[in-house]
Amino acid sequence: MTVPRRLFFALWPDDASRRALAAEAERLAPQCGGYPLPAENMHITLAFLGGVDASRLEALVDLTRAWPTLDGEWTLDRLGHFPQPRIVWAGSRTPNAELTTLNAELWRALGRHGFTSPQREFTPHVSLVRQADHAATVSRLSTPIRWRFDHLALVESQLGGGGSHYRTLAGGGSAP
Ligand code: 2AM
Repeated sequence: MTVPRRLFFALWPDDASRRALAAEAERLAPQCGGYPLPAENMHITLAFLGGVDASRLEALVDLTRAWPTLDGEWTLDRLGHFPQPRIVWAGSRTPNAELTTLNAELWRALGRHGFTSPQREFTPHVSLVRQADHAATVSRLSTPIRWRFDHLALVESQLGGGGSHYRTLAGGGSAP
């Protein structure tokens, strides 16, 4: 039996945006009681698949490679807190139609491969601080961060002692 691969679809901001997000995370961590995530980990998850048998990987790689190039933009200007799983995150005050559509289209395509979309509503976010006991004292990012996205990435998450390590299996943009 093969070990399941922990997979998800994501968008990776460009280098400058990731650095700006990491700086926010550093600034926020002391007041939120958690630890900041590094620049290379800054991303938005579009669809989390969890543990996937390796036999299904090829179909997911094909789906990613066949996905049309994107031409989207997202402005991050708001801070939020998920008390469980204790994350302080960056998102936007106004819904982003492109991201919502992309999330829905992706799950429709994944449904044709036997994956089931989660029940809960999609809240686009970039996790900044983990193990955060408190929300940030402000609800806005110090400076809005605008970034353009062009490529979907199929990513594998490997959990290790030093936190999550991400590896792009297909697609990309600025993904590691
Ligand atoms: P998070 O940053 O909000 O924790 C790899 O673990 C990526 O998948 C992370 O972006 C993480 O989101 C997301 N993720 C992990 N578990 C998830 C779940 N059960 N549902 C949705 N997304 C999840």
